[in-house]
Amino acid sequence: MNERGGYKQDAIRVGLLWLGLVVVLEAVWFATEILPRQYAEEAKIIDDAFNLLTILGIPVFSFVVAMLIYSAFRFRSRNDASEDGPPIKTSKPVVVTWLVVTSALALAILINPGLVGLAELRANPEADLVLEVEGQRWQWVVTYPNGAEVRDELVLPVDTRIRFDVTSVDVLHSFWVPGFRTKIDAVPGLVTSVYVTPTELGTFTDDVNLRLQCAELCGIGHARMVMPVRVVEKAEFESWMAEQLTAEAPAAEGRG
Ligand SMILES: [Cu+2]
Repeated sequence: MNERGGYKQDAIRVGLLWLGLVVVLEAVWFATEILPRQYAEEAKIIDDAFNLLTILGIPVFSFVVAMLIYSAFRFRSRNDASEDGPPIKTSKPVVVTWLVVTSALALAILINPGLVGLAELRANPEADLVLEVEGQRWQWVVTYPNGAEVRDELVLPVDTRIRFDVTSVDVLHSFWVPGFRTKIDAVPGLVTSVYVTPTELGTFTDDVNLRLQCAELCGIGHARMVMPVRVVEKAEFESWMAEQLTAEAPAAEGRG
C-alpha cells in the first residue's frame, strides 16, 4: 500500500468528517434556544459572549472528536497482534501550526469577549439604586435605601441601574439571578458589587429564572437558598418599598 497516498486519503476523509460535524453542530446550536429569557441589559453582553465562545468552540471540539472517531476505526489492530505498532515521530509543522492557532484563539477570546465584555459590564460606576445584600445559611437578606429589610421577595424597578453590594455573614455564597446572568461571590468580611439594569417586567411565579439563587455550594440548604425576584414599574416599586417599612415595624420588635 502506498503510504503517502494513504495518509493523503486519511487527511481528506478526516477533514470531511470534521467539516460534517462542524456543520451539524453549528446548525443545532443556531436552531435551538437553550438560554433563558433576558431580563437585563447585562444579560445581552453575557449571552453574546456565550454565543461567540460556543460558535468558536464547536470547530475545536469537532476536530478532536473527528480525529478520535476516525483513528479508532481506521487504525485499529486488524489481527490479534499483541506487540506495539511502529513508533510515531513528531511533526514540526503540525506542532508549530497547533501552537500558533490555539494561542491565537486563546488570546483573541481573552481580549474579546473577555476584557471587552468586562469593560462593558463595568463601564458605568453610577447607580440609580443601591441595595445591600447579605447571604447567610440559608437565606438572603436585602436592605433597601429606606432601611426596609426584606427576606421573602426581591422586588426591583424596571429600567433602573441597580448596584448590589453583596456580603456574607458566615461562609461563601454567590449572588446569581439566571434571568440577569450576572453573578458575584458573597464573601464574609468583604463587600463585592454587581450591576444589573432590569429591562423586562416579570415575576418568579411566571418564570423560574427570576430568582436570586445561591450559586456557591454552602451546605445542606444551599439548593433552597432562593429568593423570588419580581421586576415592577418604578412607581409601583416606590410604593412597595414604603409599604415594607410599615409592614416590618411590628415584626422587627417581635424578633428583638
Ligand atoms: Cu449556597
